[in-house]
Amino acid sequence: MNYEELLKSKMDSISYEKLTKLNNQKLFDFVGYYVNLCEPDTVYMCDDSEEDANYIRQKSLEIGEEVKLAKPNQTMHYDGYGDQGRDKDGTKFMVPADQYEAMKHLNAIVYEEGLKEIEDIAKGSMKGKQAIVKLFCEGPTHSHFSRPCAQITDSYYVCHSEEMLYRRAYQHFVDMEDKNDFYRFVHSAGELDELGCVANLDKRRIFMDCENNIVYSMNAQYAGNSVGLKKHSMRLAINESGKQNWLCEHMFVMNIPNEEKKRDTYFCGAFPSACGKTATAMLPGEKIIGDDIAYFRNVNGEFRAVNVERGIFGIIQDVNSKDDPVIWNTLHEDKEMIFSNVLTGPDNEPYWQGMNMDTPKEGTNHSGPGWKEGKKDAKGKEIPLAHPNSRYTIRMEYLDNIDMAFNNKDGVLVGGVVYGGRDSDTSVPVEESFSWDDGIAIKACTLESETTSATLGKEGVRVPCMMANLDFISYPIGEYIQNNLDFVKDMKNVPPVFCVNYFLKNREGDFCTSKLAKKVWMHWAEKRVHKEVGAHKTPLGFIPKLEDIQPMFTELLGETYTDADYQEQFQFRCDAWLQKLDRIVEYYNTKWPDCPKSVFEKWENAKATITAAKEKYGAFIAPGTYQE
Ligand code: SPV
Ligand code: MN
Repeated sequence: MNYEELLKSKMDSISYEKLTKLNNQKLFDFVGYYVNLCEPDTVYMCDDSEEDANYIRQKSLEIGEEVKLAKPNQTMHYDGYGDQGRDKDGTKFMVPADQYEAMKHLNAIVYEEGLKEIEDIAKGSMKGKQAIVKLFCEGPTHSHFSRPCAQITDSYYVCHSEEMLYRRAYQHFVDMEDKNDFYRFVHSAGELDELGCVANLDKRRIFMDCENNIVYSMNAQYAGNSVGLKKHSMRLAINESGKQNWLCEHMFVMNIPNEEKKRDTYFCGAFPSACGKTATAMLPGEKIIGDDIAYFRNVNGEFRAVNVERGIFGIIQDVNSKDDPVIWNTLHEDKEMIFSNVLTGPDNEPYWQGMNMDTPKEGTNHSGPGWKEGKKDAKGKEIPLAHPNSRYTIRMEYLDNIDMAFNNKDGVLVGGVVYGGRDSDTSVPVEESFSWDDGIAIKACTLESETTSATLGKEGVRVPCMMANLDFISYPIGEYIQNNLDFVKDMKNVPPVFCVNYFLKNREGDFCTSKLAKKVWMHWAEKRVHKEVGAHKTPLGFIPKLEDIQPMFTELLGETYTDADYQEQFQFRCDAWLQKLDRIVEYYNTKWPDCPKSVFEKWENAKATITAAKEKYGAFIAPGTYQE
């Protein structure tokens, strides 16, 4: 179909010219197809200008998707009451019928069926609204890592969020060689209720077409469901990287600079929710590149990484001046930033849970205007001051700890990879794997998180969270694990893999380590990368020697770290590990039997090693005593 007449009738001449000047037929047809299907009244095409960014900001305020706060550059956005987190059930991969079996546990739908369902929902979804088209880039533009993206949405808030979180790429689209190679996102919030929130949550669907690199998000507002460039493009990138020997991981990228030695050492880290990911990426005194998603590529034999994003969509609950000074201070500056689903107090300032200060007893929150302490929802559940998943959206460049290499077109050389889980009684605070393969099998694939009082349901239940990436893996798990194993082939230097656990508890049920101890574990890892400290062996890896970390506690944190602390934290717990491995083997056998044989073998070998060690040393092996 030729969309020329249609688009000319819906776009003013300036917008139309911006689109046609790109000379990109695939983009033109993409816009035409979805304008025809979703039927917006008008279409606005953005380029990289400040003028267009301003237009989006202004429109979002004008129609009330965002509201100005007391500090004039800060705004508030509310998602609907039932639209406050990622919709796992409504998110599906559209796969050809012959791939359905391999993908069904990852929430798949047969392609034709999915396309019909989503197009039926999309039909006329933008009526009465303006559609905005904007181009972005994942990773730095004009680089090996760049993944260009085109978004069409009827939400100014979504476009504004993307404007803050991703790099503008109109010029990249002009310059790029392969004009057909970009990701496409179609989003509509659909019909809105009187509060401006999604009216038909029952029709919320997020469908991924990895064959054609298109994602549809319908009747959704929460950014994790609506912002195409975040978790949607992540699923496309994971699928694509699997075919092209690179990786897209749910990881931060940070630098542990060593001023004395004049060196930078970059780490990437994956942690399930609420396991300390942002707190690690934001450690005081260190430098941040990104807090959520990384691309890895082999660049001339080097393991290199970029942050896909250029902003942060961060959890705001528990951000307070003592624990998170960098973010706290940033959130109190009068800079362009979006708060979502927190309380707007009578003073028109944002308030959230865990601020460690007095908060208003009334205001507007995610349940609408007129919230008062004690207000209950339709199911009789008390509505808190702010949603636990309430968030802030900021640009990375506001942070004074942003790393200089943030925009490097070649990314940064990765010195070490970290996996961080949450358990009260199994893993030591930090351990280095024997090898990359061991790291993937024993640390990454076995990652678990224990439920806390902050999550629904029973406390202390261990939930498997493979590589903290399971929600986003878009091709068979076994192949994904194999690709992780194979990624380092042909690399000059393979980074060591570390595992951390900030949540170990003592017999009294208190956390064994201080909140900032993570700084010591990361500094120890930095020294290990440069082979400057030795280690004690355990059945599963290497742990620090007391004499190396004791002075680090004093120098870095002014804390005393005793021999008793060390003995308690770093003893190897044979039974807990054997149980964990049994749990993991059963989990993979039931859910992901396609996991590579070599990984199952590593688990069996680990069990045999631990069983033999237990016979020789007892159930708890004191640090420094284990010999192979
Ligand atoms: C996460 O939940 O992993 C996030 C936020 O980073 S979301 O955008 O919802 O994915
Ligand atoms: Mn995330």
